[in-house]
Amino acid sequence: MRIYKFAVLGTGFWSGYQLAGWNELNNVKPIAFYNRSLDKAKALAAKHEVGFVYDNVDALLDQHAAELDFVDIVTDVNTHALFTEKAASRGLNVICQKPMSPSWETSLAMVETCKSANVQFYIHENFRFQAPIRKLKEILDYGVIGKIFKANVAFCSGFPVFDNQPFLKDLEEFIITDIGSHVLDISRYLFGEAASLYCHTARINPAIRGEDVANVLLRMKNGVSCFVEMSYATIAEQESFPQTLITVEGDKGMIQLLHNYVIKITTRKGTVITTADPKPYPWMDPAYAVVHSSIVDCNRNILDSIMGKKTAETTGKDNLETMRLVQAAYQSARENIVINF
Ligand code: 89Y
Repeated sequence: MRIYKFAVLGTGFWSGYQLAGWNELNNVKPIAFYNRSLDKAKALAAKHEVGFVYDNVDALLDQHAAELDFVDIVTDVNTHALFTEKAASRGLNVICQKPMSPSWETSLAMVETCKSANVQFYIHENFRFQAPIRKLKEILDYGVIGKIFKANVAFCSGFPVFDNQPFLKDLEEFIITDIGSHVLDISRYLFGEAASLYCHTARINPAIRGEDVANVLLRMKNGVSCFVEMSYATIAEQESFPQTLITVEGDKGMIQLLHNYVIKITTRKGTVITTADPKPYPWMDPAYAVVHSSIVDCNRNILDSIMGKKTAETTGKDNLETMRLVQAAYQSARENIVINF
């Protein structure tokens, strides 16, 4: 069996889970880690029996490019473009965490860079791989609720998100890049591409720099009106982090994805209830269960593509459409205008 070798660039909070996700697949192996502070890279390397650690990306790539199949970029968003360019110029396939980059132009350039270098470029966009979202899509495709005319996709939480990821506090653009990149991607996955968008934002938490509330109204090309709401300022009776709750209405009924992966399908005949729990893994943090579980499915989808088995869902090219919505949402909120695509 061929073993696909990779390097991880960035060994912060998320990388441990990303690596645990890779460990669930039996034909991949990390061989080198980069982190700007070497201590963190060393600690993770010891855990995963990785022999090479660097605090210089070029040194890692120069030393190991010949044996690597891909790099997995898990650094903060500002280094994504630079590291993508460095890996692509050495002929390496690139996997990069969401959001792809802070601007539309940079995202476009990243896709172009990889295309010209003739390497594969993927975004690790995992929310669409969550078990309840997959199940919801399956039910929708089955046609039980008929022709869809409206939807609500909601990620509204009061989870202390800055405790584990303090850098999010300093982002000038926060929730639409951090969560919008996920929930707008889910909306595309479920309902196709958007024709227009209108957005309101607000900052409720005075201790952060960016917006922590955003309401985005999308008109999809197929006519569906899709309201995407996100908030980290929500004080709810039942905290839902990190679940996306969804209601879809069609001319024959309604499907609701509710707390704890409960799915209710209502037609004129009544309501049927089912569940779609994420597959549990021992390394998952229970507070992030549905997200951590989906890392494995997202990685598998990308690896299948690297192996030439099938096309990945979350290629850089596909994710450009999600980035287009993220940037359009900021522009719409800033200028108070509807953006037509
Ligand atoms: O960074 C975010 C993500 O991708 O999923 C949840 C999160 O960790 C905090 O918003």
